[in-house]
Amino acid sequence: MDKTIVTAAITGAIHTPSMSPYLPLTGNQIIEEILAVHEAGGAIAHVHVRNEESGLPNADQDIFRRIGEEVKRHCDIIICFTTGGRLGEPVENRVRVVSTLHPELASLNAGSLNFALFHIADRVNEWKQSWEKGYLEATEDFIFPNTFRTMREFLTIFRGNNTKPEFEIYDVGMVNNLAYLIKAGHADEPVHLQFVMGILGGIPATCDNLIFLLNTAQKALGRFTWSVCAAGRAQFPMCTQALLLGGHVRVGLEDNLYLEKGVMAKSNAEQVSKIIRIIRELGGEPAAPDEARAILGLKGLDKVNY
Ligand code: KMH
Ligand code: ZN
Repeated sequence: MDKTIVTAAITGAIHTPSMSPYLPLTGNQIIEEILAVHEAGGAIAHVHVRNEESGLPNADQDIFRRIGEEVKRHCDIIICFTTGGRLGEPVENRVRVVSTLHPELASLNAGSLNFALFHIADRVNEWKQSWEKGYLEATEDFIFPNTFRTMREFLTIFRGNNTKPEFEIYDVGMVNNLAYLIKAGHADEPVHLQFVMGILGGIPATCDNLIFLLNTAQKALGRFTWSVCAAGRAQFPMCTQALLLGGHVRVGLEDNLYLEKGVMAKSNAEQVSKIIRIIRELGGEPAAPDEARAILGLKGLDKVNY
């Protein structure tokens, strides 16, 4: 049995500063969180960046680079940079991190969806920043654009930089999109999938649905590796089901701000430690970064441009 790759999605572009005092916002906070995740046994950090004053998610190339360089100076964790970025970021800005930093791994969203966050705005009583409410509410009418053209163009850039895509699959039709991209010669096998469950606009986070996604992928794709993440309180139950089915897992404050019911996670590392306890209870072992590189077939940290 392969070891389990634990990813931590450090800050994302879903949660806003008013939702948790523990959400990392600045480059330095993100770096500290990544180093603590590595210390706790995580193999991959999935990284978004934000405006350092306001916490608004953005695609600031200088912060991406600073994070890459500083983390690399201290440890060998794999960084999976986002090309999803902030809701509403132009697609050409989203992919720039791949052309400039040539990372080992980066996210590639496998289809378009009405990525809805407006319903979580109701839970906030007091807003810290002026952009937050409007950012969330606008998603009632927002399609996160990942057309076939965008995916093909992103894949050309990924291939040119030897960056492995982590395909974000929000619903079952996106497995079909990916099957097309492989057949058309745009995506290289084996592919790596991240099933992202429980986003409003995407597939609900249920046990049946994970089996459905997996069965569909097994029928439609060739060789692949896969991981699961889920929004909110579904995070640990769905990750545990992924472990039972032989998959890899992603935790982190991008997806869930809690450690357990009513208890906020004070860091990404706390969630990493919890999922590693579950992995070990089930007889598994977390993969070290180099073991994760071997499982995913990554080019290596010596070949990135940061
Ligand atoms: N920011 C969301 C719209 C990714 O990192 O590629 C999507 C997202 C996926 O977070
Ligand atoms: Zn992300």
